[in-house]
Amino acid sequence: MTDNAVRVLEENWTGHSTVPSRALYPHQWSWDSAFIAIGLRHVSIGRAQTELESLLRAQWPDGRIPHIAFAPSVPRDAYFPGPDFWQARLADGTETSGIVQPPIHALAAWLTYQADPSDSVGFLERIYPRLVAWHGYLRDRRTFGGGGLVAIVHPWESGMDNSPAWDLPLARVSPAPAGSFTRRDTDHAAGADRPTDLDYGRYVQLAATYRDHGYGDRETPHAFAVEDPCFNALLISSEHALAEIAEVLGRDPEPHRRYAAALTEALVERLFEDGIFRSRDVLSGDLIPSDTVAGLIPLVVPGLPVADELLATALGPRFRLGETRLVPSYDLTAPDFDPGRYWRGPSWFNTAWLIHRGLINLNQTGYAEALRADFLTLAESTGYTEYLNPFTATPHGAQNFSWTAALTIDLKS
Ligand code: 9WN
Repeated sequence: MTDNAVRVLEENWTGHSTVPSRALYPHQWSWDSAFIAIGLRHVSIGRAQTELESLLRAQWPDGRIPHIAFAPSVPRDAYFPGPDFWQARLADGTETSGIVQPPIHALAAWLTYQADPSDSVGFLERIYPRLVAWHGYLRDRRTFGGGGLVAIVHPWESGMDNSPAWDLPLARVSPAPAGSFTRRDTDHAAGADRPTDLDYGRYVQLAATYRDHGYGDRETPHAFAVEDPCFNALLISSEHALAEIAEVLGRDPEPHRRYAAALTEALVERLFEDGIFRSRDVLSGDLIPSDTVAGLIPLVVPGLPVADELLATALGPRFRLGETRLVPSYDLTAPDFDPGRYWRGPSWFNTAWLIHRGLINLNQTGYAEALRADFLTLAESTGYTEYLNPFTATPHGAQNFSWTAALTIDLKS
């Protein structure tokens, strides 16, 4: 099984990074590269380091890590929105998008170091200041809500593009006119598995507005600003990782621990409701009453005070952990649950990996082992699919998907 997973990563390797999927996503994506490094560290420590460092070469002077670093060798219109849409170019000519993705990079760097400490101190020295700058961007430019949590300004920034939690805040966005752009995703995946045209029009409009304001977080009149529990939980885990990295490098870990503690307090105070974490719409000030897998991801936060209640929710009727395949992306009891459409019901391997990590942290070895076994069976039987139906295990989206393969290698190691 692991050999097949290694082959997927080899086929998707470009020489300095790994594309999520040759057909659907032919560039480097931010949180994908972090998940990929977590698997690659067991195959080649050098490749894992290169994966993360190549992404960090696309970091902006303001500290943000863009969600896509475009490959110059790929046709400019292979993916939409491509480099001509984003119009973001670094001094060395690297072309990127202008939005971000969940900050799991410091955790990936720490796990990479742990796989081979003797060969990774120099790597940590090189990337620590960049990771600090990345978190600094989020802390200084993205805490619009006033409670200390970081806000995303585009659904793509969540990594869970068409999550039902975005329906309410997105409703206030007028879509870019149909015909003003051409989707490329539906050339490679079934339309019923992907976001609707209406949602896509809204994504394009939000991104164009941000671009037209120079990607300035204060300058842009944001029509979408949301505190997402997954994004903030990964920032907390990554701050804990930065504390560990700082210790190895002989620096002061305490500022990282203090920030992680403050964020954890804010996360529970601002987003925990009805046994789960919900997203807060910063513009209306309201919590969004759609329960998605993002609300379970805080299980990865060390020392989470509400972990027992959150685990009960994962096991209860909304997600039925252990009774469905992996973990569904959306509340099974919601009337608009859709088992095949992207982030509106299907199960994903990266979220299952995160919840597995949370279960291990909580010493829930029985549930963790069952989830791990399900993960490994499904990864192989579905051809390392992007996502799957949580009842029938029917594969959806891309095949030979890199983070599915990488996280398989990690859970096998
Ligand atoms: C937009 C690459 C990315 C993942 C996201 C996933 C999907 C892109 C898209 O693919 O998003 O960034 O075109 O749909 O939702 O989590 O990082 O694999």
